Amino acid sequence: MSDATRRPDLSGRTLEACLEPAIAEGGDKSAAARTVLALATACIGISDLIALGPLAGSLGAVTGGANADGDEQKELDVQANDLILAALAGTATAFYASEEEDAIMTLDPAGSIAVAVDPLDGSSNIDANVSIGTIFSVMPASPDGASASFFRPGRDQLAAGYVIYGPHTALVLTIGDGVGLFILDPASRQFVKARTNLAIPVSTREYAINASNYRHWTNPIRLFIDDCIAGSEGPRGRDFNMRWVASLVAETHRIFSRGGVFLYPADNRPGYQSGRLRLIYEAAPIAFLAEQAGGAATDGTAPILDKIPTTLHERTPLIFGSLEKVNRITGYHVDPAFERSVSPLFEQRGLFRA
Ligand code: FBP
Repeated sequence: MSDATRRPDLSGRTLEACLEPAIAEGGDKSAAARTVLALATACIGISDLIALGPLAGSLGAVTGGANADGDEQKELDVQANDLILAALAGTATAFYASEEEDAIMTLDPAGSIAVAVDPLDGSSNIDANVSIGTIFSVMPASPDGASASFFRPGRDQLAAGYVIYGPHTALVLTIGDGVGLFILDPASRQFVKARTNLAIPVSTREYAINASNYRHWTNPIRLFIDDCIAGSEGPRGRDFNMRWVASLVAETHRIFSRGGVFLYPADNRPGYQSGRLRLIYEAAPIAFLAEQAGGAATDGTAPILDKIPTTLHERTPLIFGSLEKVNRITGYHVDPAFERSVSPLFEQRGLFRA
């Protein structure tokens, strides 16, 4: 294949071209679309850094600092945050919230947009050269100020997406009318549309969970996983497959590609009573994408997009992916019959559960 035939056709397919109609609409939609373009530019810079790996320095090294939740900050966490902040200068971003910042920052007080990001998700994978990502959420700025801009249901999001830095760099984006997939073309340094209307398959035989936490889980989660593991010999009567990358964007991308369900539930470890993932800049944008792709996202009982955060770095249990499976897991949480079926002695499934 010659270089000429390998070049993607960019006409009308760049991110910029695809966002033109939204930009032309004016108002919040336009400001959100422009903000997405700025975020995409920052992510190209982050992608460059990640592609260099150790040649860019010790990206996976602990800086000695910690974010607001006490998580160790890695060099790449800090650099990714700086690149995003730099790219947002000159946009209509009034307020900026980041996993790497203790408090909400005011960028342009006259701006109409609020941006929340996890600049570098899955940072335990940096040195292992496993896919990592950036997650972002774009809200209208509230006239009531910084906190009110973020302490609201995720349903208010104008746009949400993630960039995955893997064998190729991809952007998965919604501006509220379906989900599009854009691939970074290294030659033109542009995100180019590869697919529109991404849809998560409704049912699945694949689940993702960190099973090393089994003993800490609540009964509904244990029962669901027990049923999956029992496979064709259990009540479900079919076999399941498990994956765990420990990188939310990587799991999300797989679920968008072929279906599946992701679970990071609450558990009994200190600090994990609300799970691990953050509501504002991790769960809410992923939930918006999931719903837009025909999937679902819940904390076990409530849709993630209906939850109203009360603190910036609030955590939430997160279960999302194929609709049928998410609904089934919700059933394990809300049906008292499941609780009654657990033997208090052995904490195992009782004999009489349907
Ligand atoms: P970071 O934002 O600190 O990277 O944490 C989020 C995350 O890495 C997710 O990407 C992933 O799903 C989860 O934590 C893995 O957690 P664990 O190591 O407990 O399995």
